[in-house]
Amino acid sequence: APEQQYLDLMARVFERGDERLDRTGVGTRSLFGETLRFDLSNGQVPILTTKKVFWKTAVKEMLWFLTGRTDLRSLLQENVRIWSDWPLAKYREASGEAISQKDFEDRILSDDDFSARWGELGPIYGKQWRRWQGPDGRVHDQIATLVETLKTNPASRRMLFHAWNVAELGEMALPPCHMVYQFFVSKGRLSCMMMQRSVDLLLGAPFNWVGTVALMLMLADQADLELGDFVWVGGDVHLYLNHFEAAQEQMSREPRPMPTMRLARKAASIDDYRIEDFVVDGYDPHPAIAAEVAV
Ligand code: UFP
Repeated sequence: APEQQYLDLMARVFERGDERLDRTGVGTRSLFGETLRFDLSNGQVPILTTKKVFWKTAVKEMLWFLTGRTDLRSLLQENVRIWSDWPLAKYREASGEAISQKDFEDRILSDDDFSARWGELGPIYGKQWRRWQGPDGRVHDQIATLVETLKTNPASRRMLFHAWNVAELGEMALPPCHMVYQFFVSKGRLSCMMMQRSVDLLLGAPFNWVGTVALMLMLADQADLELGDFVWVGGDVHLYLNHFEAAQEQMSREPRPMPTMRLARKAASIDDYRIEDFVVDGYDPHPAIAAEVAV
């Protein structure tokens, strides 16, 4: 089963990973430079079955990146709470207030001034993908360029977009993790290689894969292509020390057939997809596994 690659990688990190203190203070075991390959040509996609993955949340996050927005409010309006931790930590530190995540999010949603002051995540993915600003002031839409090249020159070796804008890293809530996506077209099939510099293997990777697959579906739809391979390259691939129990539980489970994901309709442009367009069939996962995100 394709999912076995993930469980094997988890076991390798657990058994052979270098144990170190990381930025968050939690500590990890880490391996470097791991590659997985998923063949999507039969419609099956890497939405893990050994735990329930909230795939709609991951697709909504990808759709939010594509809008170019970088404010927490527009994501909370879609009921996605995965980016709240970082601005919340910043607010708590600056104000000394022991505000709950729920109260913080409610304030971001209802209070314009508060949202403007504390809900801006900085020039993260959406900004760099859609509005990378050059030194001459010109704005570059990397996604539009990619779609155009996929349609007109699919043999190009320059079909990629990048989020690691060195000059703006300091203003980002979190420097990009899934930082570069490169594409390849062969025999009418679209393949994607995604390079993730830093990988929370329990919570991050399974989520990031769903987003990438959703993106591949949209791009393939726009360029009239079928899906090929999803190649994933992880830089620092780690298990947080407080995730070991959850990882053990997951590794003890038997993978089931992966589900399929498809689009219900063809959209007019890459900016025209909505969460309702994504259809997942045959998803019968083991129960969810709760774990803390390291901030
Ligand atoms: N992380 C992911 N995927 C993401 C994301 C974050 O795995 O999409 F935004 C994890 C990786 C790492 C932490 O554990 O978040 C980022 O910390 P750092 O910037 O120190 O690598």
